[in-house]
Amino acid sequence: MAQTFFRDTWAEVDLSAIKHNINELNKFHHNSKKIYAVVKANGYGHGDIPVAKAAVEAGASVLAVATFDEALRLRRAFSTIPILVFGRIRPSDIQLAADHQIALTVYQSEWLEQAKQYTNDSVDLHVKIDTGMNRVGIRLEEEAYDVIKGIEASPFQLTGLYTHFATADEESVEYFNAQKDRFEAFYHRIKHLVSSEVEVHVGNSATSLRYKEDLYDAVRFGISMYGLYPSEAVAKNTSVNLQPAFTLYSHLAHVKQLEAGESISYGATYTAKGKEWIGTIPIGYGDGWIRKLEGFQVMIQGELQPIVGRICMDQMMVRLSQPFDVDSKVTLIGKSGGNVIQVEDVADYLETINYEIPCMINERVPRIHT
Ligand code: PMH
Repeated sequence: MAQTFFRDTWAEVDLSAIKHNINELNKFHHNSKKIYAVVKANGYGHGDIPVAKAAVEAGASVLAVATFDEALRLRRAFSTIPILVFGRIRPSDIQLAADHQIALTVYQSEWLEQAKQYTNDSVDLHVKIDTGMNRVGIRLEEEAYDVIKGIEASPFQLTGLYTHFATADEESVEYFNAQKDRFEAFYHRIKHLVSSEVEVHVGNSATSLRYKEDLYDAVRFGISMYGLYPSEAVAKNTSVNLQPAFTLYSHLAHVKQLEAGESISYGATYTAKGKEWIGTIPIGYGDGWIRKLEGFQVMIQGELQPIVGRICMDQMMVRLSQPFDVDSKVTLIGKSGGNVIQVEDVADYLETINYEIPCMINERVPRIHT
């Protein structure tokens, strides 16, 4: 393949890991659940189109995204696969959804009434029920009744019904069970309005890795499709074996020796205590490798090298364990010589969740799909 970028910093995404994770989920559920591949936010930072392609090849039946723009972008790449938007689109844009056969989420009768003014064509709609996430969704049965009746009296089709769990990744199951029971009761009471064709989906990764029961027809598989466990509690409570897809690499751009007392980078916050080998790596906060990562480590030939001094926009410095050659490969996330830096290590250092790490590495860092 022709080289399409000229930068010595890149993320590598293992598409066979994506397929492996879908296969593992299918094995766990004995192929009883449809899989919605959640590829919003550029496939959680992994590259939406290549990930979607791998997911579809592995058997995913729907692509799910947060925004209408994400859906339209996917539709240009995939002419027939069902696409679902989780977020609200402007009612005045509904004709575009009809034209491109993009399924939408609905949770307000007002939205439905407005949308009807803008098209006479059919659009697939999934009704979202709020059972405790309190983000978007219908909270009362009467509202659900109104929305479903409103769909019946429109050119649109009701094709899905769903809810989203707020705490499925936590050790405690109390809040999760309350949401699950609320949905069950809600569904039971509106079931007579809903055809058996309607797909019901409640599970995210955490739910689908932990439970086999009460998942209805389909699973919305996000973080774990990328090989990451939603939390330690889930990793501990599942038999599903995941393979991480995301790795991040660079090369040493410069190597030099500092004398005791010489300082590094903006603010001169780090000063060499003796003779120290210092390497410069072409990644910085302009790539999403944020300044808070000062003090974290990278690997060269399996050896850990601490990040010293302030991280700049495009470059950062590390204290080298030996005078490595310029151009030596640097592993920021992934395996190197029997050692590994996991997405979770970066997340722990930043006191955040693994979801945020591949998302924060921005589009300036090319993604190579293998
Ligand atoms: N369904 C909905 C409606 C979602 O918003 C998400 C992820 C998923 C399924 C997939 O969840 P998973 O990645 O845990 O499998 N949404 C988000 C979010 O809004 N912030 O982080 C993940």
